[in-house]
Amino acid sequence: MNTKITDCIRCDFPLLIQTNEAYLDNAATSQKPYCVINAVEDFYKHSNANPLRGLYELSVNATDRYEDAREAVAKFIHAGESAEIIFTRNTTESLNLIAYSYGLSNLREGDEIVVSITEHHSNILPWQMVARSTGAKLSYLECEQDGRITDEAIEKTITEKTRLVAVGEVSNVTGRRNPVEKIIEKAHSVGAVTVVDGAQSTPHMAVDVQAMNTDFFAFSGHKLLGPMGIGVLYGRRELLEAMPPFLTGGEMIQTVSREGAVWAELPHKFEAGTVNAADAVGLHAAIDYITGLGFDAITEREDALTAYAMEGMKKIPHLHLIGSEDPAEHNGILNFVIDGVHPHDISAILDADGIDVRAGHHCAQPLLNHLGFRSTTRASLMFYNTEEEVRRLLGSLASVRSRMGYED
Ligand code: 7TS
Repeated sequence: MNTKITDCIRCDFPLLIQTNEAYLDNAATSQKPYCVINAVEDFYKHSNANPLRGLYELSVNATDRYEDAREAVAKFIHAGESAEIIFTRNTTESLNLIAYSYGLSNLREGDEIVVSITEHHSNILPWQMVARSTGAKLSYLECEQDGRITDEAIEKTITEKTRLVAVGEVSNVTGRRNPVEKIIEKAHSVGAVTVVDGAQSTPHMAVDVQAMNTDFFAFSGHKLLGPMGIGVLYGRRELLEAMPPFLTGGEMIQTVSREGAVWAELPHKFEAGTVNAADAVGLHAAIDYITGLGFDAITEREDALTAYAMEGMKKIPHLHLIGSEDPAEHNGILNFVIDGVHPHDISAILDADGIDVRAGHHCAQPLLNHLGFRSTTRASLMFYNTEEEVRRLLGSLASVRSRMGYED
């Protein structure tokens, strides 16, 4: 494999050089490079004070580092301004923020919410809650057996009654990128707002929220080489300004009286309580690292590894890969079943061989049911994985059936 990124990249990741495990569960969370770990440590060693509060130098410095991180995120996803970037804990919290704040105050009986069937539970349950609380109707944008959402499905499902459309940019089950631009265009043509879950796209491709023209976009730092506990919500200024706060308390107000309060300006209106500045600084380092590598090099490497894995998987009898035939449409995600073997057994066998994969419903039960599976096994690749790791995966997978007692 001749790619711009080579196996040497692993030296940037302390966990990867300490272990012989093949870590192939990157869609669950990514490993962290030294620069991210060091940035978090450096914040606590040299800049630790409660940001946005103190007028002394240390606190001002902590605030600056936190706000620099916000600028970096805004640039990374091409937001119009950093005030449109809200720091949250993760994608789940970002999506809940939209549901509780925008959803509960704008939707009502007679309205329709459209959610793609390809979604992670994080982008389904908040909309079920909104539907239950407001009387709005929830409908699903269906996909084909290979995970594709067709133009016909978009035309049919998004109607004049649709007020909100929630869709993931990349599925954590098939790895396929959904036609978000088409979905957004159709949603806007009927006056609906759009919510895009970018948890699985941001680690693998450049995102431009303005070109995409989405109203909201959510992602997690930890899948993107950043720390756990920091996530992002992007929202268009007009919408965020009109929305009530999600959580209330310190830091999100201008003034408080006995009777009420005046909310702070964006983005602070949505960041109640002491913020997670250290992890925001860590996310900033992750974004710098990824930007330094460049998505062209990342995609080249991930597609080459995926193509190599898919070629090998096709030769393993009884193994069935879910999703597209085209490696470039997998974004590193290889989800499969093996006839007669439960995914948990596959995962346990791979674990015995030092290979980490995920087995189960991948928090996408409606999609798995729609595709006719109860559970599957998923290997998910990142640019720091190697051909040798993929070879080990293929070798173990080829032995699974015989180790379970099958003769062919
Ligand atoms: N949306 C998608 C598409 C995801 O894949 C995940 C996590 C989430 C939302 C939730 O992210 P969180 O950071 O708020 O937890 N997906 C997975 C996964 O596929 N395996 O473990 C977590």
